[in-house]
Amino acid sequence: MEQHEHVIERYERAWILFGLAMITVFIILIGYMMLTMGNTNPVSAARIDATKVRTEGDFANPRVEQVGNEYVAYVQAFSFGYLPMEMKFKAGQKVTFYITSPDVQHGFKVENTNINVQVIPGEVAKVSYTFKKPGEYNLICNEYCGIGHANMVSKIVVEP
Ligand SMILES: [Cu+2]
Repeated sequence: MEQHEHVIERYERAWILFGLAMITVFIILIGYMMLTMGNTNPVSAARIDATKVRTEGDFANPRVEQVGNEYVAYVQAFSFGYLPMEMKFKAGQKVTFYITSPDVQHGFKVENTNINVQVIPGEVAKVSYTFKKPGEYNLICNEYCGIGHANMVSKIVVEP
């Protein structure tokens, strides 16, 4: 038996180096995917007074607007649903969602896409996406928001 010469055992050292190498690979891969696969990281676009969301400004009139070849959607995520009730887009055209909440935090998760936004009262979240496949997409709240949370769902329709 060797004495306690090595603070880090040889095998443990190899394991740590292997782990760090894998993490480096993941970080490079994440960077590559962000640059090439359409970055859908939501960003905080603005601050807003949550008590005035329902009465003032763009979110008091939740809607989908067509701007040239793109869409802009102003969405309220509230307890327990989404406004506008109906969101329709054309496949292949970029959609920019602006989302906020008049009450508590909500999720804005569109199934079969990587749109997955935390909606925080007082903030406007912004995320862009281009739906490629026509069809109906389920929109679900994946942040616990109270007793109606499990029923907080909606649909997005993408036309060909
Ligand atoms: Cu919710």
